[in-house]
Parts: sequence; structure tokens; C-alpha cells
Amino acid sequence: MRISKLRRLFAMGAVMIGIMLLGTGCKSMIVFDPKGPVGLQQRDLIYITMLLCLIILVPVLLITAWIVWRYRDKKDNDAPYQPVWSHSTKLEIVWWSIPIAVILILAIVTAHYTYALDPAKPLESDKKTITIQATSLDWKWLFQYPEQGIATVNYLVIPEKTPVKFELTSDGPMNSFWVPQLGGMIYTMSGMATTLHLQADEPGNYMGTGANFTGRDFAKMAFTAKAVSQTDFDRWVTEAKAGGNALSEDGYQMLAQPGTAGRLTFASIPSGLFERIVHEYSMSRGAPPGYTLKAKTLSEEKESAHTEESEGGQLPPGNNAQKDAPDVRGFGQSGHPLDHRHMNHGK
Ligand SMILES: [Cu+2]
Repeated sequence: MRISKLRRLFAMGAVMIGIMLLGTGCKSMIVFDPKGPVGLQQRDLIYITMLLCLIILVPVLLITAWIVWRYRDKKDNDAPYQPVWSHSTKLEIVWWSIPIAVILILAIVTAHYTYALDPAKPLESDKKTITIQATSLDWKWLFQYPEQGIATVNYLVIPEKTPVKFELTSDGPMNSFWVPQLGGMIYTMSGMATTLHLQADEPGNYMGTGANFTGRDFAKMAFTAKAVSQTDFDRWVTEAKAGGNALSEDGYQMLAQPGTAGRLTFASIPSGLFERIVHEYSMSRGAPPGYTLKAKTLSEEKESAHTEESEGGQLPPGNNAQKDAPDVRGFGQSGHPLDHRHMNHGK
């Protein structure tokens, strides 16, 4: 009688786990269906970590169930009863050495991937990297294409098999830029520009979203990243430019107001707009135009750490007054617009 009850319980558990797995559906698990080199490596890291965890989890859970069954309180149970038993060197070796080995392997693998997946590190490719400047607004995404001189709201078009360098900032609350099938999320923060390199290996519409709660219409900050062939991309750029809908400085101020927006395409953008958005928060207002952003990789940062003094930030010559001025916002007085401690934030 008891055995059948227990079996029924196990069967019910199995069915419930099955329903849960089916219910979430493979379709919604897009992190496990990456379409670019960054997403692929991140998926591999998740799988490796999962397998390493299972080495501990599976035996522990199985042995737990077996012990409960084997040593249950039952009159004719022939399991040995050893109330004074306290130590086994053999067992100690087993349950210390396996976790230590697993954690060592995990540490090595994670360190390797952390450097390999440094979001500021350019992707290797024969094709030239294109730059997209993304700004999270209340409650929409503005994407500027500085090389093409166009901009979009709430959608992205990128050429397939081409590395894309995203420069990310926020003109509003902090958010997080995320296209799950292409790679992990990176924070957008006012007063700094974070960097993320991604690539789509095949054409498709990839869901993108703001992954950080930012208020009322946060849920409407979804966008589509559309990967197309180079020919289609070039055609799209030409069409966007011919559209004639220019983004003016005033137009941007309107766009930055809290509210939602549909998909928009702009035929031109004010020069230096992205830099001005970043500097509006990071330093005294009205930073000089043409102020260059320089994203650094981890290795470059290490190299430049000792030359920081002489580098003196990236202010144009003859602008020491601004450099030496105390910063009321507490971003430090290094004169460096892209605070190093923040550059690789939000991996
Ligand atoms: Cu930060």
C-alpha cells in the first residue's frame, strides 16, 4: 500500500515538472537559441555551468531520496542502525574533493569567458564594424547611426554577419539594453557611455527590450532588431535618408519627454547629439562639440592605468579650467568622461 502511494507521488511530481517545462515552451527560451557569436558563447557558458552544477545536484538529490527510503521507520527494515557512528575518512574525501574540483573548474571556465566576452572588446571579423548609439529614454529607445547619419526609434536594422558596436547611454532612468538572441544585457546609465559588441549571424527579427524597470511604460520599451543582408541594409539606409524626416535638436527634446512612441525613422541627426546626452550628466553642461568618446577594453584599460595622469582625460587642448573644476555630481575630478569603474558595469 505505502509503496504504491509513494510511486503515485513520484509520478505526480514527474508530470508536474513535465508540464512546467512544456508550459514555458522551448520557443520562449530564446537565450538558448542564439543567433550570433556572443550569444553562442554565452549559451555555452550557461550549459557548462549547468552541467558542472548537475555533477553535485543529481547525486545529492538521488542519495537523499534513497536514504529517506532505505532508512525509513519500518518494523522489518533491515538497514543498519548505527547511533554512535560519527566519522568516515572515505566519505569526507568524496564530499570535499568533488566540490573543490567542480569549483576550480567553474572558476577557470568563468574567468576565461569573462575575458573572452568583455563587452567592450571588438569582435573579430573581415567586415568593418558599424557603430550604433543607443539611448534609453522615458519610455522608448533612440538608435543613432553616426556613420550613416540616420536614427530610428524602437527598432534597429543591422547588416548580418557584421560586428556592431553599441555605445549606450540613458537620458532618463537607468535601463538595460538586451537583445537575448544576440547576447547579454548591458546597462544604459546617464552620464556615461557603456559599450557592447554584438553580431547577428543570420537574417531575422530579434526581440529587444529594456530589462530594467523604469516606471509607468517600461513594458513598452520593447524593440525589434532586424538583421538583413548588406544589400538590404544599404537600401534601407538610402530609403531612410530619402524619407526626409530630420531629427532636430528641438525634436530630440520633444522625444526625450516622458511618453511612449511607435517606430520612427529619421533621415538625419544633429551632430554630436549622443556625446551631448552623455555629457549633460557627466560634467558641466555644454561640453564642447566634437568631444570624442573612447571606449576601452579591459586590456587597454590595464595598459593605460599608469599613463592616466598624463592623459588627462580626452578634453581638447586649452580646456584645463573645466578639467580642474570640482564636479558637483560627484563623478570625480579625473576629467575622464567615461569613468573607468563604470565602463564595464553590468556584464
Ligand atoms: Cu555604473
